Amino acid sequence: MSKAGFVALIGRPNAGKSTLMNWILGEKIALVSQKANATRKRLNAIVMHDDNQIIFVDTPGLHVKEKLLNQFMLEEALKAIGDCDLIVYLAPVTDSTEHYEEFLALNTKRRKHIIVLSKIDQVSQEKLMKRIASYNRYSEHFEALIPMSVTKNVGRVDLLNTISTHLDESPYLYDPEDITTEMIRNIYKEFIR
Ligand SMILES: Nc1nc2c(ncn2[C@@H]2O[C@H](COP(=O)(O)OP(=O)(O)OP(=O)(O)O)[C@@H](O)[C@H]2O)c(=O)[nH]1
Ligand SMILES: [Mg+2]
Repeated sequence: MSKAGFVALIGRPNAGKSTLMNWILGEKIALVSQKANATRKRLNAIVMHDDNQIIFVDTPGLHVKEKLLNQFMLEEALKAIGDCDLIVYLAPVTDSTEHYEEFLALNTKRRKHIIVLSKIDQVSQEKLMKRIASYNRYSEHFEALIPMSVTKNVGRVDLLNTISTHLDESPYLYDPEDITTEMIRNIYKEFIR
């Protein structure tokens, strides 16, 4: 029996969510920017890994909702948390665990999640180890912690295997030949923006 499910990419603005999705897909479908708040709406990408169909849901960064647009973006992220089967929480390796605690508070339905420590190319091995140790204090909350660097090409297969382990058995939800559930027209619109 195959497995299939929705996996929401959640994290602060600029954490590297859209970069991760494009990298896993091997195609650039999500807008990536050095500036925070590049992603405004949810976007799905379909990835086949062995017999498993993983539907990644890229979301706007999580942050406090001061402005109307930010409020819309936060709601987009919260909807993705509500609708998904599994969460991948992206924490840049330079972030303190304080932001992870904020995420835990938002994850009111206690959805299962995997922590991806992103951009590990930016710190020394020693700093990386310290950061991993600081997350291990929360180990009863998460399923796995995966260090990752898109720049250095580290962690891709590890992430796909770990996600597959935590998905439920299900028939495919989309045609395995498709790469996104979005209309191509909307993807172009995003690129133009
Ligand atoms: N050094 C390094 N930079 C990275 C890595 N992954 C992403 N980045 C950079 O981080 C910045 C933000 O990446 P995005 O993928 O747009 O981040 P995001 O989480 O989607 O941001 P929002 O859509 O604004 O919430 C870009 O400049 C990326 O090139 C990585 O593994 N290493
Ligand atoms: Mg993004």
